[in-house]
Amino acid sequence: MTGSAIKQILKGDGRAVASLMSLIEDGDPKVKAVLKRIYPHTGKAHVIGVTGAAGTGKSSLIDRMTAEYRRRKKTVGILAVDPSSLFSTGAVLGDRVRMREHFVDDGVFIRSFATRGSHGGVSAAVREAIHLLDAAGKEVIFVETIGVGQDQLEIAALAHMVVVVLTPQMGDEVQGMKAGLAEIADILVVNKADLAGADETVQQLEALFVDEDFHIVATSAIKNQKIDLLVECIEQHRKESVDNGKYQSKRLNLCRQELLSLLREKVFAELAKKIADDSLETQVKLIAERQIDPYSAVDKMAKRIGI
Ligand SMILES: Nc1nc2c(ncn2[C@@H]2O[C@H](COP(=O)(O)OP(=O)(O)OP(=O)(O)O)[C@@H](O)[C@H]2O)c(=O)[nH]1
Ligand SMILES: [Mg+2]
Repeated sequence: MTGSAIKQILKGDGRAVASLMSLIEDGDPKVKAVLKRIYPHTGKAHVIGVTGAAGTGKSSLIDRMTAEYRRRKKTVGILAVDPSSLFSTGAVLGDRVRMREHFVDDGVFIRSFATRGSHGGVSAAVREAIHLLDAAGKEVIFVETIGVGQDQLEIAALAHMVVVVLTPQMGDEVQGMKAGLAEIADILVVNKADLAGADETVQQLEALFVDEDFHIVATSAIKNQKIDLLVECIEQHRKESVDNGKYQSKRLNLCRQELLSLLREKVFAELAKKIADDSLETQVKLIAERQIDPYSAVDKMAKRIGI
């Protein structure tokens, strides 16, 4: 990537951003050299994870919140991370259709992010994409992920804050989600509040989290109701966490997680170079035949390469 392409990225040029985004999706080894050059221009964006079960209205909410942030003169980046991209090439076409009006707005960059990840996996690729949007001057970055159990935890390691989207239809299910929600959510949204049962769901959540300082907001993306309140909650949460120091420790934590993950990737790549494929396969066979256990095999291999 040329110096002028990098300048274009830093100016927020949509085409330059899109072409680096494609390289990131492909796990192209050229990406790191570009990231090194744009990294000094990052660190300004507010990264908001939006997660929840399939079909809860995450994309619709992001669409509405984007409109609200644009009214507030903020630029917005949107990454819809498609976990099914691990198994297929399908981009989330529906998201593109729903968010159509933002496609013609220079202040918004939208991408259905379909990646198998670089060596560091999907999280590493999403981090790279976030840095790119940040360097391109996007002030608010939404990262949409479909939360399924453990996957939800990953978003907390990528975003400054996490909005979890629930619906009134989930009813008693929320009870069983208590521990998971408490761990990752900063704001709970009961979307589809135009449907029956929203008030009950909010009350249920308030009772469940009586000891937590969650913001709980009931919205209707489809009717565009309480979206301004949700954005206000996000901004308030951000302000509070800046004031009480949590924002700074979160920032440190995100940098720590990224550094450790890159280090792991690097060390593993070095190890893989030193451990010949055939010796790996020999150990695999021995383990399968129960001639050695995997723990001793690792000790033996590590010793052979001097660690
Ligand atoms: N009644 C009602 N329907 C909604 C609301 N928000 C979204 N929907 C509908 O719910 C369906 C799913 O909306 P999406 O925004 O695609 O939900 P999502 O969570 O992004 O879905 P996935 O990305 O597939 O997990 C669509 O048919 C929306 O029209 C709402 O506030 N009320
Ligand atoms: Mg979606």
